[in-house]
Amino acid sequence: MSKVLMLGTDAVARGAIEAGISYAASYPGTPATQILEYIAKNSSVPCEWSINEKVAYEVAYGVSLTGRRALCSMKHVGLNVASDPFMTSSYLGVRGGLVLAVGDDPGAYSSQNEQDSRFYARFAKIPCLEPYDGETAKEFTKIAFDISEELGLPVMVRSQTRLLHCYSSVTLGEIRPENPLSLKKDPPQLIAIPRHVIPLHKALNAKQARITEILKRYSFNEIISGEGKRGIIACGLAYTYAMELEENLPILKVTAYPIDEALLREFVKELEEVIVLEEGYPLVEERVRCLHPKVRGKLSGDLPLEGELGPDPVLRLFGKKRNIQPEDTPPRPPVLCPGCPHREFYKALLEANPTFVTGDIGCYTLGALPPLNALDTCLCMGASISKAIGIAKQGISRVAAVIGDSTFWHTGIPALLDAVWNKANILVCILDNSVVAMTGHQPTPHLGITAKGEETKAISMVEICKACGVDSVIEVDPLKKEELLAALKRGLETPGVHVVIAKRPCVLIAGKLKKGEKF
Ligand SMILES: Cc1ncc(C[n+]2csc(CCOP(=O)(O)OP(=O)(O)O)c2C)c(N)n1
Repeated sequence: MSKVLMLGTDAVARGAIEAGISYAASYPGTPATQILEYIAKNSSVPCEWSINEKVAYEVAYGVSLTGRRALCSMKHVGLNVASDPFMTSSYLGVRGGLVLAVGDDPGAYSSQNEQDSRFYARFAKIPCLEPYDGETAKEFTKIAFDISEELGLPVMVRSQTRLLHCYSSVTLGEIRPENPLSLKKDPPQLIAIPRHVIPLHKALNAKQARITEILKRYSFNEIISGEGKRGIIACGLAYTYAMELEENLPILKVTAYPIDEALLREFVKELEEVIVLEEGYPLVEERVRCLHPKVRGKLSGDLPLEGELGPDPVLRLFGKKRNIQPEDTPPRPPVLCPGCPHREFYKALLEANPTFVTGDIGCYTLGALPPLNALDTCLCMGASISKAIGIAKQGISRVAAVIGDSTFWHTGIPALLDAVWNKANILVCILDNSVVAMTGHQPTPHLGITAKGEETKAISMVEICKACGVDSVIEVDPLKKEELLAALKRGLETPGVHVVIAKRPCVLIAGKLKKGEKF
């Protein structure tokens, strides 16, 4: 067994490969993007960039129905998009192991919020494993497939930016063969119609005790004895922070949920004070507060409720500090790259003088910052067009929506249909730079390349817009300023739904595209 230095994302991917997955599906999103990229580049496992996270989860679920194993990976907010199939998949259960690897982003290094995916696992009544380093990221992902098949439930592996974007040593293991194909019909189990829901929910509830038993068998949660009457409950990555403290206190290491209530009681019973360390929301702390009168953590104000927990606040709580402080590093907020076509688009849009500009999520969101200050709102992926409809419906004219090409495919199309159907008067600007630039240049459906770098049909954005019934659609090079300005003015001034596609490849991949190189 060789040990290698691996990125956390690659460790998760390697765990899935070793578990014998037959397929992987994902939609890019920091910090989880590289999980699928690793599989695409370093294995023969077929995989796909899906249109969005909902589709990715459903594709993976379909694979599981065939008896084969599938990995679905996404960032935390991606799970909001996938939450519809996710929530009901625990009722229907799975056949082949189905593992959902979620990358949370406490500190919102590259996200629109800091939500904690452990709540989703609890919400769906499924197990959640939470690794604390590269080794456990690989191992837990692998084990998650066995647990998934034993319980007939999807299993979540929750990790965070700090783990997924750090290198640590990982022991490589054998790659298990794929499961045999076995697609079987079972209507009462697989069809979520009202008649089946109550029995399915009952069966899911009946599985809860087995979840606890199985998690116990793997010793994911265990008491590590120490000295004194102060104890630490350290969850997932925070277990690493607790180890860095070098205090010989009793520790309850928590790396799987739901936590066995009896274990929690046993740990706190002799203690005078309990400190809870966890990345994200105070999920465990809330529970421990019901069991012990003196609990220190986020709810007591000893640790921050917002932002990443990280090692520093934990060290500070114990009167310690690191030699190098993060404050020593100058902040480097992201900016549009030199030569980025989005900048030229925004200059023209400002000149066209819209009343209000609804933004979306991508590199182009940086147009909200000085000196452009060109966007007035940004909520979540795909929301630009729908927000514009709402504003225009209140009689406001000259409303423009700005959306990137990948975001348009992700969740923009239903909103565009809504605009046409409900007779909105809006200008929709699609910034087409050929790739998902923000997350590292993954291909888009109109590029004609798959996640594996194979050629496929290139889907026409113009034809899709036309098929949605828009009043006009025009493709313009954002460097052709006069042409672009005229199109934007026309779109703002004319009633109806008008689409302007500002088309120019991202400056960082333009050269590669020209040479026909793979990326
Ligand atoms: C629900 C959700 N999934 C994924 C992401 C991560 N993400 C941020 S922007 C973006 C897409 C950006 O691509 P595009 O719209 O083409 O704009 P570009 O960055 O290329 O300008 C993605 C996938 C997210 N923020 N939210």
